[in-house]
Parts: sequence; structure tokens; C-alpha cells
Amino acid sequence: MDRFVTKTRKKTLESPDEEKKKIVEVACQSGQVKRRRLESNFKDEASLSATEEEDKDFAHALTWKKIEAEGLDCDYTLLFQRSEADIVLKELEKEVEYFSGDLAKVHVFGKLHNIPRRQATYGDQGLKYTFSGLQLSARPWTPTLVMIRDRVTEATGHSFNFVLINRYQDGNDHIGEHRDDERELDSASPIASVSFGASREFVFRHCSSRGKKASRKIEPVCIELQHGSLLLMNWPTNVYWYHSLPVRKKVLLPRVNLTFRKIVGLNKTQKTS
Ligand SMILES: O=C(O)CCC(=O)C(=O)O
Repeated sequence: MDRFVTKTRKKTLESPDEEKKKIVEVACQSGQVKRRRLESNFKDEASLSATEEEDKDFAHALTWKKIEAEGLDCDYTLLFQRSEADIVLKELEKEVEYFSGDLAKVHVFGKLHNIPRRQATYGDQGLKYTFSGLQLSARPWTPTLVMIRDRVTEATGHSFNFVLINRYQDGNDHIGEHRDDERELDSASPIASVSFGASREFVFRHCSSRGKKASRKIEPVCIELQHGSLLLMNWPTNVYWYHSLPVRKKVLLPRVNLTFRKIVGLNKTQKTS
């Protein structure tokens, strides 16, 4: 794991306001998000005070957890401390423009169905994304997306040129089993999945143990993706393992997930629903 940067941030807290300022500064450092705008947006942030005590103990040294199984290689960490994650989520809720109308539907056996979540794509100019016959262009990076992307790069050493954003209103919204194995993706590059909002269970299932035709019995791998977390899916995970975010009726709060990817050239990617 020596490619990971472990950072320690020293905290000297003068006052709650000073502390909020520092959180914003740190959140903005690598992403050139305009500090003044964020500061005014979050000055009266009630949720921050609830978590300030908690954050005092957060040294911001990234602690990575390795998740391994046959052909599965992932790394998991809390990338944002809770108060930062609250800020980032609020910004994302304001900035991200999700697809609507026909762009929010999928073709399944010739019929149009609503996607059971909301989606958006951002990235470098010219990158495109194809979803069940729809070609979606990447919108230009927003300041908050740049900040998150750069934080991921700083933590992992990997760079990304595209992000798919999935927004789940509550536990009814979900994503079905699929692999992110499109040939347009740089296979040497991991996919970095960053989550904000409600904690949700993320399930990996080995390709040989799916459905009635399963040839082997391999236990699924389940990971709880927390607010502010980063899950790095390394090669060859997407070759052998499908993943999904199943329905969880008890989850009442929204969640926003960002999967940073590296697309090779100006090609399109394809995805299942
Ligand atoms: O929301 C998630 O954690 C999963 C998203 C996902 O599977 C994908 O973007 O391919």
C-alpha cells in the first residue's frame, strides 16, 4: 500500500467558526472551489455543530482497509471526515444536474423504463457515455467535483477523466448487478467510488456463482459504504465480480455516489441498468 499517501492534519481549534473555516479550506485546497462562496453557504450549518466533537478526534490520517477475495481486490477508507462530507453533499445537491426525460429512462426488451435512481455524467471535454442506447455527454467538471476528484487522486496516486454520479433518493432506489468492464475504460486504472449521504450496502457477486447456472459457490462480498467513504476497485475486480446496490426499504435518506473512471481516448462507455 505504499502508493497511498497518508496525511496527518494537525488540529488546533480556536472557535467553532474558525473550525468551520478550516474545514472549508481543507475541502477547497486541491479543488480550487471558491472559499468565500462555500464559507457563506455553510456559516450557519447546524449539522456541523453536532459533529464538531467527533471531528476533533479525526486526525485525518487515512486508514485503508484491504478487501480481498478470489479475483477481487479493493481498498476502502474514509476520505472525508463527517463535517466535510456534510458540506460536500450539500454542494453536490446544489451543483449536480441530473438527466431527465428520456435521458433518465432505459430500454429493457424494447420498452422504456424509469431508471431507479438519478444519474449524471461529468468529465473532460468530449467524453461520452452510452447507457442502453442513449449517448450522454460529460458535462464540464464543477468546482466541487474537481475538489473530490483531486482529493481521490491525492489519496491514491491515480488520475481520472470522467465521473458517473448516481443519486438514490432513499432505499427504494438501487442499481442492479453489473460489471464496469467496458473496453473503453483503462483496465490498469481502478474505479474510485466515493459516497455521501445514507450509508448503503454494496454487494459483489462472483460471475461463477450468479443465478441458476451458477457453477461454483462463492460467498458474496458485502461492504457498507459510509458517508464520505472511498472504495477503490482495483483490477481484476471488474473482470470477475458483478456489483450492485440492492433495495434497502429501511433507508429513508438520500445518497449520492460518484464513480471516478479513466476513459481511454474519446470513446463511449456502455452500462447496464
Ligand atoms: O452507488 C453505488 O455505490 C454503485 C454505483 C455503481 O455501481 C456504478 O456506478 O457502476
